[in-house]
Amino acid sequence: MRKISLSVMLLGFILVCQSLAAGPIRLNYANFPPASTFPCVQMERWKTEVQTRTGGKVEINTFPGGTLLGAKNMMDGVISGQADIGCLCMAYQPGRFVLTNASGLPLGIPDARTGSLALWDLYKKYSPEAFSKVRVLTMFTTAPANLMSRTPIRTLADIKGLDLRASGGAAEILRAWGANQVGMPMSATPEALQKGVVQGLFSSLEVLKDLAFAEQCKYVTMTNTVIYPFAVVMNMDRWNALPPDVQKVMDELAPEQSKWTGEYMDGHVRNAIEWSKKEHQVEFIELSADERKAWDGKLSPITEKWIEKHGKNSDFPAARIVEDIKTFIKKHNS
Ligand code: 3IO
Repeated sequence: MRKISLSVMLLGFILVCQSLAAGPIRLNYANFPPASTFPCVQMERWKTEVQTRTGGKVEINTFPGGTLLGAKNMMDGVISGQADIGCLCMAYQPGRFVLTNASGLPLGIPDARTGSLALWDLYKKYSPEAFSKVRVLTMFTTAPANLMSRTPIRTLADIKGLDLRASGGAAEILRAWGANQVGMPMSATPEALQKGVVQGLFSSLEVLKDLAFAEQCKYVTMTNTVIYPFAVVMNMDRWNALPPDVQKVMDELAPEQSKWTGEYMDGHVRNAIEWSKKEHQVEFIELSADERKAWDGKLSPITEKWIEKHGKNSDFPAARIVEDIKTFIKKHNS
């Protein structure tokens, strides 16, 4: 009897030593834009929360600025295990994430908080095939996009033929307004603006400050039309190898992180607007009522066309997806 309990104790001692020697579980988290931007701010917040809530069992190493994976190979890089975790903008691969990119239709998402929670609901309801090879850790959206430009845009005549940058659903909208839409990720935009490849961009306004676009774009036209949807994904094998208590922490954090990021974005957009006015004398243009009508009119066929195009596939309930997004927006709009 004594012999058995001694050997059990010895075994326990060895196991404890082994787990201490192995140290914490280390995970690499890749991100494509610079550390100052909101996708990286939310990444650092998630890292801190996970490390705290797991009591140091997990250690996250973050790689902002495309140092581990870039904007366009984020999904495939996580699937293949080049990074354990990656943050991606779904608008950069519109054909790959058709269902979740429906949140980038002009459906009247009023702010990033509402957009983020509606996108998370959409993901949970449909579990789209596009994410079957990864574990989704959270989703969120930007605040609605506005025009930032070197020259003032007050009318549809002003935007016609102008070289402006956007991606995905937002790109579609620029085309509808008659701009010469140029597609590229946000991470490529500072250089394109600097070199004059584009005269402006269409995105959420916190980049006026975070990427210093207010230094070059002295005009902002308020359109508040569409958001850009994001996902944070984890390599499936790495996920499956995590202990259940760590998985639980990450699962519980998913909707919280969505809401946190939306709220951070909304607050930071307000800061960036004030900062741009004060520090860089940026002019904020409101469209006249007549112009607004004309601009909105150009967008009205977009959602119908999307439903028509994707509804042809009989196992893709395009019309219901749009209705669901509208319902989720109403549910979260406070
Ligand atoms: C974005 C992407 C990276 C860093 C900051 C950002 N603010 C808004 C976006 C949305 C987006 O992906 C884009 O390309 O406009």
